[in-house]
Amino acid sequence: MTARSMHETLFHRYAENPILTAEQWPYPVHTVFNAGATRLKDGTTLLLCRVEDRRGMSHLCAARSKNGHDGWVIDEKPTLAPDPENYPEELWGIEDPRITFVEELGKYVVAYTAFSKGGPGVALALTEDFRTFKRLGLVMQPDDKDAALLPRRIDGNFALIHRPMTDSGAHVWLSLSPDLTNWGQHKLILQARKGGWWDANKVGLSPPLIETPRGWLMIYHGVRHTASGSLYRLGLALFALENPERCLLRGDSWVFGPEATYERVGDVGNVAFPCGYTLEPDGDGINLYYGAADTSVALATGSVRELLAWLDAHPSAP
Ligand code: BMA
Repeated sequence: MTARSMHETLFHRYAENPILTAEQWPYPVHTVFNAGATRLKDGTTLLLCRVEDRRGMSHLCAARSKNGHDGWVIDEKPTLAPDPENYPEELWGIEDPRITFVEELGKYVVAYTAFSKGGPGVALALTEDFRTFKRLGLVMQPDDKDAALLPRRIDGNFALIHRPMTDSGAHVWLSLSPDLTNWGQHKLILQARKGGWWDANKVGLSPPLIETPRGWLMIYHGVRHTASGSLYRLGLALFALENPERCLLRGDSWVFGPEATYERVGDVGNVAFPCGYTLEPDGDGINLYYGAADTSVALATGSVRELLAWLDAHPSAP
């Protein structure tokens, strides 16, 4: 297999893509994209979709499916709607949820973007059933987004990956907390490259980190600014299991990017933006759920083993 054909076959688009569109919604909406994902205890796949209404504001709505491909049952009304009266940081909507099940809490922690006058910030909410939620409020002030919690404590602390904007560009950071509310020990863990690279100037976490025996596998997005807009593509990096601030490997090129028409054309064309994945019971098969062109939800499948092998074959200085 040549390097190029290997790169092209790492993720396979589901033939019936997109799997969720606004037309399927039980109430009027504009677009449905950037869904968080998890597999519930009974095997059901739950997607917590970002839904944009016709005012331009987003809320979150759950869709459930037995096989994670089709037969979606969508909540009749918003599952988690902005609550600006009690949480002013949600004035202009809530976006891009990433879901982590935390065994210690027996709960799912949803990290989402809360959008308001100060810009986008990172908020957390806890749930057991995706029907009722307990908000923890804003944990990272604007301008910050692309956040997900690790599923277990590292050296006694919870760990949150997030992407603050800085004068030097948009890079991925890791912060620690003893209680999910007080955060500190901030560390830069993945830097946007410079110059002509596909991931120059702006990177961010895409779905939550994937725990593998070799380390935490990160699927991240790199944003390339062009004369006709931005290109959102995906790359891979690996971080040490007990010291996730340490990058072990980083791929040199992107592994997935907008190619299909539903990724190329939409409200924001040329965007493939995953916020969640599920793993098959073998621990290797990965179902990557991604927003396509900020318009619909699509699915691509792959193998964690193959992603790691590709990283070994295409290393770049971390
Ligand atoms: C990013 C996020 C995503 C969105 C993407 C492309 O900054 O806001 O929600 O999918 O831009 O518009």
